[in-house]
Amino acid sequence: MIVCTYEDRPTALIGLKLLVLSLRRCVGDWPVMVFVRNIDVGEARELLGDDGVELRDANDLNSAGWNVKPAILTRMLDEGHGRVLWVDSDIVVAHDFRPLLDAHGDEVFVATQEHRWGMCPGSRLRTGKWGFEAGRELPVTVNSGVMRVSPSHRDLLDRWMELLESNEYAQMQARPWYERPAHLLSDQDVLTALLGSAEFAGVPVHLLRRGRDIAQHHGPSGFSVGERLAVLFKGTPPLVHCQGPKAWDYGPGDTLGRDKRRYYERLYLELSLYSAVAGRYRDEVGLPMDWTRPSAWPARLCHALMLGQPVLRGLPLAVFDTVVKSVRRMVGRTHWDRDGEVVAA
Ligand SMILES: [Mn+2]
Repeated sequence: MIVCTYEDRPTALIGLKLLVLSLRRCVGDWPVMVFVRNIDVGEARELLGDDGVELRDANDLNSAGWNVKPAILTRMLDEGHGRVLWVDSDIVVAHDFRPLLDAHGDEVFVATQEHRWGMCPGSRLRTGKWGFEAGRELPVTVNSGVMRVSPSHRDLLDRWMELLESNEYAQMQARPWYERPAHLLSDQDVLTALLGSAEFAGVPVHLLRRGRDIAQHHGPSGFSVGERLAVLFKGTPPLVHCQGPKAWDYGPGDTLGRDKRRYYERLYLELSLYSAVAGRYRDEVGLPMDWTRPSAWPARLCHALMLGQPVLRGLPLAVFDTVVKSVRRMVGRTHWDRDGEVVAA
């Protein structure tokens, strides 16, 4: 198995470092291939070291951001790797997750389930909106933060890349996310559409379960109330994904008075499982890690009340966020309608 990942935001190098360190500690000696763009390769090499890590310049790829995934995966397959694992640079490994993959043969395309609040979940709408004939229905949207592929997925990856390079998709990517319909929101909506189509209905798919296998931190309740409570009996998920706002981008400067939204994000990120797991590497990262300790008073209070339990300390905010989101959905205050189309403001 070879792991590959990508980053193009110089401020997010710390996420790469945490991914590499946690892979080393939790799964041992899998080689890691890191693709970077808009980032100095020498600087990245200095930070990441060369122990099992290979750095590649990704400036020659046709795409950027999350759209690079199929291009990088096909390149790895072309180079002869028989089993390639994509892991987003905003994921940290909490403990060994190899059994989750070993349970499935190489013909199985493994990815993860989108977070609790992903809108219009599933493949039916996405497959239909892309104009493909449906071949099966995935009840949840695919999250492409983790994917395992083998040469048997080459056609799927080629087709995915083709659609990500299409005009229809590229034009929508140039607009802000809240102006994009569901099937054109991001790379994973396109992937979900393809996996639901008749053309690729024969590809066996296994999605790692959100909450149990991977914590999808997207907002305070992306890692949901129910998932957090279930963890008490079943153990912490081995993969922790900091989707959306990044924990290291926040700090004491984000006050309530300056920006309410950022303050709210700072609170949930300070209380997140991601920050707790990242904190294990405080002495090894070589970059500022203050953000892994709750510093805003409400965050310190929740941390103290829950005795620092890394999943429960975020529970009060998750409950609050769930109530707010549920009410907004009930009264129809959402960005998208049932058809995944953008609701005019
Ligand atoms: Mn991600």
